Amino acid sequence: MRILLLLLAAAGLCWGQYNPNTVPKRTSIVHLFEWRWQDIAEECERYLAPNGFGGVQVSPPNENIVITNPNRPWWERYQPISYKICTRSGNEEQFKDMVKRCNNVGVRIYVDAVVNHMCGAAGGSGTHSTCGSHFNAGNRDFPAVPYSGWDFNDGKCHTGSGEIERYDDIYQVRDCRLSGLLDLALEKDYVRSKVAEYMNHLIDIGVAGFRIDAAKHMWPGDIRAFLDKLHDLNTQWFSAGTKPFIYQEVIDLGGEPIKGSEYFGNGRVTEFKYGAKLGTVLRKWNGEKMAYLKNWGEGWGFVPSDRALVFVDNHDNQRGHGAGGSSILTFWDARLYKMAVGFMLAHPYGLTRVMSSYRWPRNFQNGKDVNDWVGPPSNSDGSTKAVTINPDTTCGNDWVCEHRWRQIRNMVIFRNVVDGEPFSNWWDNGSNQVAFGRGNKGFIIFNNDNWNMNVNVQTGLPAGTYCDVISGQKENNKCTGKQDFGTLPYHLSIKMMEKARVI
Ligand code: AAO
Repeated sequence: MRILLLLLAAAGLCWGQYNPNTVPKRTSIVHLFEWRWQDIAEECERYLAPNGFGGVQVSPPNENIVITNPNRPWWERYQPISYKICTRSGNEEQFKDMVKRCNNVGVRIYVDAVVNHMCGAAGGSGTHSTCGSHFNAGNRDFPAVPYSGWDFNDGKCHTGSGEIERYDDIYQVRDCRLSGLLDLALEKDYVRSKVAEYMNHLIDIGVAGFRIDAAKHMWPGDIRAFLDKLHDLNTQWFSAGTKPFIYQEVIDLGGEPIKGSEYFGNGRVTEFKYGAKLGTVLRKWNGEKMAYLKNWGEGWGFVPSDRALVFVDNHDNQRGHGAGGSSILTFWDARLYKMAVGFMLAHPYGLTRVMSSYRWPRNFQNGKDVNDWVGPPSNSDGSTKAVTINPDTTCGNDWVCEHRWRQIRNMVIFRNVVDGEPFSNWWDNGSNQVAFGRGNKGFIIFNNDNWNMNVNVQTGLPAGTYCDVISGQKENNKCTGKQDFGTLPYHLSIKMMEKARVI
């Protein structure tokens, strides 16, 4: 009896889905923020699969409100109107085609699931939604789901405004409105069932997992309740009994009562301290230096590595939304950004997500970017522009495609090559020159001091010729970039086994 109970307890603890369900030796995912489904399908085939990317986080695929003031902001997609697959990224047919084509080349799709809320309370009524479904925010009426007044937390929230007014009250954070967004009553089985129905629809199409948006604003047990209703993944691409990968957006920078660890039972959590701290170190703020990265990871107070989803920046904090503050590095700070992403991909901690953005006309007024709302590159009719590819492999139409930057792409491959190898042979100069290896498979050196390096370091690599995959890569049995790094004047340089380059 005791054994049985213990087994049951162990099984109970095991629901959490920490495994991204990627194919072996594909260890990173990329967020193709606001991309159209047809562009993602092509990117899977022409770029992501050949370069060893494990999967793609896509923008919310469900019908959302259409906002015209400001004109079609990116954040309208975080205001659901229904669970029809119908957005500026494409329709259901295009979504299915993307999932199929990406899975067929071993690239997984993760859906950003916005299930904490519907549109803003002040969203009005009508059919200004991406699929034309009628709704009335004032009456809490979303007939295309359907949800009605009973399905929202209006009665449960105890703040005068109905809004989250303070983050030190866990009841407000879970039961009141985040930024005016109508808060779903996830304690109701009906609401849980509707959410699960939406997610199951996507699972049946072939997605591999979900980012749970605003997870901090839902009770962990309510999330668990809808996760318990989910199907196993589609056996066309996954082995029988495979559960969806779950990573929950919980912003826990310390200082608030809600902790990321409360959500471990459901899956991984986003570790926001990671990008905030790494940005602080590389910017050399607060007396930080790279030498202190020796015990990066749990040693810095982060959640356990196997519970963490990590990233240098995300779609919110690259433009001042969400949390992380001004230390966050983005493509706008290209040199430091490459160093940060390079460090993330070389270091064994966490499951790594690479950001892929679009350019927008930044305009700082009194320290705030007044254009932080600007949506994806679009045509005059509001449709999203295609991701075009230039002859030099960069992207056109204002898509930044950080994942195609040589240094980032090559480090994604590096991470696959060194997968499972220990963090080893750390060296630092007490300042901002550091180096470390991954067993006998790869080695990386960073120089964020403003003087050259001139040291001999123990790499742990067998004798041989190595290509520096930051300045180039191995092609036709030759290094297109540097081949040796003893005294390189580079700010960032890397060494990995020649043979390991072939994946
Ligand atoms: C838009 C308009 C609003 C309008 C609303 C309804 O901007 O003015 O009221 O529509 O009409 C996105 C946009 C929002 C947008 C929304 C809906 O970012 O601007 O609202 O779509 O269209 C919190 C949540 C976190 C959330 C983040 C933005 O906890 O879940 O805010 N992220 C997700 C998505 C995001 C999306 C939503 C959720 C909603 O990634 O794209 O919003 O679906 C503290 C808390 C954090 C909190 C932040 C910001 O952070 O800890 O939990 O994030 O505040 O409110 C220091 C602290 C740090 C603190 C931070 C900021 O760094 O250490 O803890 O300061 O104070």
